[in-house]
Amino acid sequence: MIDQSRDGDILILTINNPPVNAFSPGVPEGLHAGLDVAEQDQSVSAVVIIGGGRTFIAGADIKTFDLPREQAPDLRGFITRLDAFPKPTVAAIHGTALGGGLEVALACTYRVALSGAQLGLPEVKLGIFPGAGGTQRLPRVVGAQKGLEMMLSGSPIGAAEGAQLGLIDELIEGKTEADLRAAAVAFARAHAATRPLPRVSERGVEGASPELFAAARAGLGKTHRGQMSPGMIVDLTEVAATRPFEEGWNAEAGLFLQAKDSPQSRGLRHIFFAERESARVPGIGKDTPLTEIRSAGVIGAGTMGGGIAMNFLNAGIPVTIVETAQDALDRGVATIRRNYENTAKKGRLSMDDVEARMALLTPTLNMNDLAQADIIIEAVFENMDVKKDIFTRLDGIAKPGAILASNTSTLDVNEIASVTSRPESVIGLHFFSPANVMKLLEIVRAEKTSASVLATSMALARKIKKVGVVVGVCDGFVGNRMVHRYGDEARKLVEEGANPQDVDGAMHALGLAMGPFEMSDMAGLDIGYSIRQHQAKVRGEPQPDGWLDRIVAQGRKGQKTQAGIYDYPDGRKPVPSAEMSDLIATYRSEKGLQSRTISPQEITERLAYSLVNEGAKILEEGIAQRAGDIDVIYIYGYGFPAYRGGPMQYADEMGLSNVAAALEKYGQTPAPLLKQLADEGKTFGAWDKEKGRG
Ligand code: T1G
Repeated sequence: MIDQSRDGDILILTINNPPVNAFSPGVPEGLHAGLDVAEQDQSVSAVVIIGGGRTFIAGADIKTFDLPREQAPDLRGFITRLDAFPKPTVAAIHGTALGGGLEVALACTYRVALSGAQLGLPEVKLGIFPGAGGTQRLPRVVGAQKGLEMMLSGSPIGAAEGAQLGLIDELIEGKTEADLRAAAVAFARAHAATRPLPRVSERGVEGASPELFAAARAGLGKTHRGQMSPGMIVDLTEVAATRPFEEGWNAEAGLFLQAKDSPQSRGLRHIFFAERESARVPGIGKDTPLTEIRSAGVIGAGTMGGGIAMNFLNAGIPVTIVETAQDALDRGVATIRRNYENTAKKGRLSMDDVEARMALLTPTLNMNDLAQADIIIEAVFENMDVKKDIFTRLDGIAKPGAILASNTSTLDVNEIASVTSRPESVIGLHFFSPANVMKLLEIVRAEKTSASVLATSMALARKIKKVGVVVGVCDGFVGNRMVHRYGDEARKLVEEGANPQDVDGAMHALGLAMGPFEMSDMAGLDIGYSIRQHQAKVRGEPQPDGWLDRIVAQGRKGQKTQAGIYDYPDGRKPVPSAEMSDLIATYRSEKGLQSRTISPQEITERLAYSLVNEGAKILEEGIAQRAGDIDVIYIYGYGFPAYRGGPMQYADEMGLSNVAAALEKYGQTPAPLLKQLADEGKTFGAWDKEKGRG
């Protein structure tokens, strides 16, 4: 774990705990042993601590958080010793120094780093806060404002910025760990004689003021609504600025367990690992052959097609984009350019980058121009006949081995594949709108999709910076199938007496940015209306006449018409509509519906548990591999609050027996798997682990 080596009078402690040198059991023991040697051996004048492999310490070992206290690595104990160590210590940083890793570095006398290194305290993303001195030391180095910014965002900074802030004492221009090691040894030797040793804990905090902390607290409602640990970060930073170091150090310890043992931290840690687990698919391994994606084709230059194309352009992959009419093609290309130029206006892209990306885009009206593409993604109208026609033509155009993907959001990918001579090359890649922004990608594995095509799609998801989750074929796959049930339940709640703003309000309280009706208005009510009309026609049923259908029939299509379920007098902010209340009341009386007052708890349970129950059915049918996969999908694609861990984790926290009882109370039948786990006193998390999937 910890290798000791000497370079003359300098003792080098190298941490070897792959893959990220987390502060796991064994690491503190080895480091203490190294400090023992340095303390006792008079020939040692200074100590360098460096990470072996690709990085410095990437933090405490998150996997040890639920260990009994006595078994968990004592990071605080090690840091206390390091802070008071009688000889100079130098943290030599490459890769990342995150969380406890940066806290170790802050307790060293000095810090040197390769210019490409990243430094940060991301604990807020795990529902906790820097609990080993970070809230007390970081502000003492970078000031109160920057300290708050780094700890509340959880985002790392580069070593160059760290050097400007005084967080890094010397920037090393080399590239390798060997360059870093040599420079760190030289730095240590040059500073070995310095006395007294500078200690971060003895500094003051610059730039603090009551106004700064008040503003920070006021901002949390917007940036971290409903979360607990951000407030603790502000409080502890204020202690750092106003009280002696020891008091703040002890205050951290007092609060840390409360944060770590909270449902919010369990939820965020669950999703941290679930996101990584979701990349594991049976039958797909490191030896599965991959197709190299050197060029892409996109069919359709509308909102989805354009957004999809941008993902490839951002990754430096040339795209040929096809439309059926010149004006549609021109509009699509212009939209892509405008999106990039808007990003450039925000300073997140240079105009050179804009031109470089646009140069990778080849617009055409001729589908034959896709003949050499390694992957072709169809993003045309959501109609099976249209898609079948496209894939029939693609089958005759695409080169052998090309991946043929559909961006369908609900249709049967097996049926689409059936019109080609190469079903093994057909897969669903369900992007979420706006496709160049939303991180989720549902990778729809059809019956005949080959392992190589699936593995290539998963690797492609990583390359275009998407969170790719493999799902099976059914109506709506995972996310849309769940959200359709959720929408049905929301509409029923209104029929029974709830008003739309109460339904949306309950979801706000749960932590969603938007409730089902705000979301419908933003997406456009006419989309659901057309799908319901089409499905009724296909099933030979009468045209639907729900209260929502009546709203659309009045031409109220949502935000885009400044009127939908809500009114939008300013074009964006939803305002309850008296006209809609009357329409709904008339609807209820015409249908003989008795309306009643419905509590926020009932609304929350019926909506949240409709997701959970559908998720349980999806697991039973094998459409999703894990409950954790469902959580990743619903957080990244549908805005479920990450600090709840996703709908399935939320159900685990509520207790599955309570969930099953509530479903029955509201007249719904718990899915067999949900009922079984409830009866056995188990959780979805345990089910994942038992299946070797968690
Ligand atoms: N603990 C345990 N395992 C970790 C880990 C960690 N801190 N970080 C990563 N892993 C595992 C991860 O699960 C995956 O495992 C493998 O390493 C590769 O990770 C007291 C309490 C460092 C930027 O929050 O941000 O310190 O899937 O796929 O894309 O104040 O990992 O291979 O089995 O993400 O190259 C604070 C979290 C902890 C950093 C590398 N630190 N990690 O990204 O690889 S709390 C963090 C990351 C703390 C103190 C507090 C990233 C990375 P597997 P990966 P990557």
